[in-house]
Amino acid sequence: SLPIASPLSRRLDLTIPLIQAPMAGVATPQLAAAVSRAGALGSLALGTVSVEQAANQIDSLRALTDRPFNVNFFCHQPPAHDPARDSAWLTYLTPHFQRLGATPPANLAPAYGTALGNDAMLEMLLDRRPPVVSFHFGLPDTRWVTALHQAGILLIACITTQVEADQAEQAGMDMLIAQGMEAGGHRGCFDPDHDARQSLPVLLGQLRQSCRLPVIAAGGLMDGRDLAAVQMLGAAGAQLGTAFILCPESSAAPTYRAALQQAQPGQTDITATISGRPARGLANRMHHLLTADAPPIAAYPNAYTAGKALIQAAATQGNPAYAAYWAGQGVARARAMPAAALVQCLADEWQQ
Ligand code: FMN
Repeated sequence: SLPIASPLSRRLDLTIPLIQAPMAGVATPQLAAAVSRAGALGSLALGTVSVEQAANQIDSLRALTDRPFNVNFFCHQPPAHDPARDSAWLTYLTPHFQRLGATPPANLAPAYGTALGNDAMLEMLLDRRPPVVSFHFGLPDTRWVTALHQAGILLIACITTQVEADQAEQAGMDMLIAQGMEAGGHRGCFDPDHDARQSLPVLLGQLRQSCRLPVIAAGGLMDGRDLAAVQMLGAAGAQLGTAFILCPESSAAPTYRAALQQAQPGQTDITATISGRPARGLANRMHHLLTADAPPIAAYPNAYTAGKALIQAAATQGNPAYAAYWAGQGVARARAMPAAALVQCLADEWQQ
């Protein structure tokens, strides 16, 4: 098929300016390799893994393809040490644990850190030199930007407002992911307590006036016509997450796949109760958890330690009522097909 030209496809020699979203728990080297081999940009989600696991994933991907790929990190501010807030949140969740016959964790140690200040991760990246590095929940340190740029790496940050876009541009990012509130998974807002929840067309409209960087659209995009539509709204490409979860190359569990395939339009919602940051998924008991007298949710990612324990306690009883089935508003249009076929299908539809 004809290459669809844009700054994204030109810079990385892609035949379609399409990024398979980095998805923690879902993206695999097999998925990213299939997407990159098909002419789009595959991504690894390395925000929750150790330096060694990150290096292993990059090496596995490189063994499968020599095409460009993206690796993604979380730049959240580490949570303030606040055991009182953590324990108040645990106390609030205790009746839910008890109903499942489980005991809540004793405390809320964060399950993973942030890329901010992670020198060992930076060293690994300078050694492995992935062609693209992208950031979620904020911006990397100046040191990262300088060093990664010197290594010839393209840098992309996810933003949800024009203010965040301005900050990303000033920090030296090369391109932006504009994430609309339709998007599945965690909102990329820099401050979890201030989520503007703007829709993708509204956000793209503002960025068209104010932003000089190429903008890649994300949120609720499922087919090639959606991609043509955001191109019309000024986007230099698109990043799709939910559309790729059902690919056989993803690591989504069978229960998660089944839930997505049965999902109705309008079934997703945003909640911060699962992890401490707003995220969109199939609405479940966690989305209806907060009563008027609820204490503040524990900070991200401490709250996730409690959320995951609750999900696990329910899952051992075959109870999906708490499961974190991340998905965007387009979920009912997700198609289960191999990643390469999906990329080809999106390219064909785009050019129709
Ligand atoms: N974005 C990231 O930058 N890093 C992640 O680790 C990440 N994990 C995600 C996991 C899942 C299961 C989903 C659905 C999304 C995730 N996202 C993550 C958000 C995506 O980058 C993207 O913004 C979103 O998928 C776009 O909306 P869509 O799912 O409607 O296509």
